[in-house]
Amino acid sequence: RDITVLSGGHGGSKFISGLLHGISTGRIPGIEEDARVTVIANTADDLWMHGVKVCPDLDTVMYTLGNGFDHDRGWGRKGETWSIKEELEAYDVPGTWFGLGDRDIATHLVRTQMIEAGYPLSQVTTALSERWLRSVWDDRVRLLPMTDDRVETHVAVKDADSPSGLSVVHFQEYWVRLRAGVPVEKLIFVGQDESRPAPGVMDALLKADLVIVPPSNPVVSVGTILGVPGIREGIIATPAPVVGISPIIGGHHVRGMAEQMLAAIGVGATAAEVGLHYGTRGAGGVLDGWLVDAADADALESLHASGLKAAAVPLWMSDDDSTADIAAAAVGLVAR
Ligand code: GDP
Ligand code: FO1
Ligand code: CA
Repeated sequence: RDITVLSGGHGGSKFISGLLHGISTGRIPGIEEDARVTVIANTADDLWMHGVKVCPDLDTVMYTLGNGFDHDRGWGRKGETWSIKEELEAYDVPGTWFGLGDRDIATHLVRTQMIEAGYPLSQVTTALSERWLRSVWDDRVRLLPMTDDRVETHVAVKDADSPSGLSVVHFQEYWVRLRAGVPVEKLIFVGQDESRPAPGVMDALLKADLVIVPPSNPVVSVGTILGVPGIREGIIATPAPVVGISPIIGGHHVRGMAEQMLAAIGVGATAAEVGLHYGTRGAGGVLDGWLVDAADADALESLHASGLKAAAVPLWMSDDDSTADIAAAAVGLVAR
């Protein structure tokens, strides 16, 4: 049994953590305890900062599954210290709005050295995963970037001081420096059209027994993965069932910025509209099944009418047990 998951950062990795917990404790009917999980992670949040390459979603998955994630902060390493950040602030250099912790920076230094030595991001990720994933999960989980190419989400925001009335900032600048507090005019996925799926990605889709779209951001996490030419086609073509879980509960995201991102592409922030936006396989979409929260049971009618298998169960990922139950419901929805 091979399961492939398309993941962003926090929502995706919480789901994968619960999925692995459910698999290894035998609580997911139909999935053997030795099932293997391949994670295809979003890299469009990535940025170069202070001369190092930072990959927030890859690192969030690695740290979460490797027990090194700071769950209270919601990003970065637990037990973090901030000496380097303080020193950078003392130099008054640009970019200190983005917090790089001392422990986290070691990851970026290793990654940057390898990239500058010519290794593609996928091989760098495998090397970093030795420490975080292999030590804990052996070969039961594998982490792949969606692409080895540089793809970056940029955000056009209103700016009265600019002649065009707009300015374009990196996604991290929108989210961290501007606190997602300015209206989004347009999202731009720089480099996406020229990007190719990283080695292993197409095989992971086409040879999977099950593909899962976890409750990650539909626009700037899953949307950017699907936008790498070939990946959407691979999901449409795979013989495996494809099931998704809604990140929207009761008309709101649980955390993050999905509401703003959905508004920017003209999709309503409801479980039904996000499911219909992903669409039904066979009708140009990517899903066979879509799981919504119990509070969104009124969405089932329109989802079923579109040809999706759909069910409503509690979707709060409060711990690994409750998340394993969500994974079991998702698997059950498309079991055949
Ligand atoms: P990011 O890259 O860190 O933003 O993480 P992802 O893209 O993987 O996931 C972000 C999404 O996770 C947000 O849209 C949240 O609404 C969703 N999310 C977070 N916690 C939960 C939860 O407990 N249940 C559900 N259904 N969605 C969640
Ligand atoms: N989020 C913040 O709100 N402030 C930060 O300073 C910050 C730094 C940071 C550094 C490394 C990293 O892996 C993630 C970091 N994040 C920070 C989280 C990140 O901005 C976003 O939550 C994700 O890119 C959205 O997935
Ligand atoms: Ca992300």
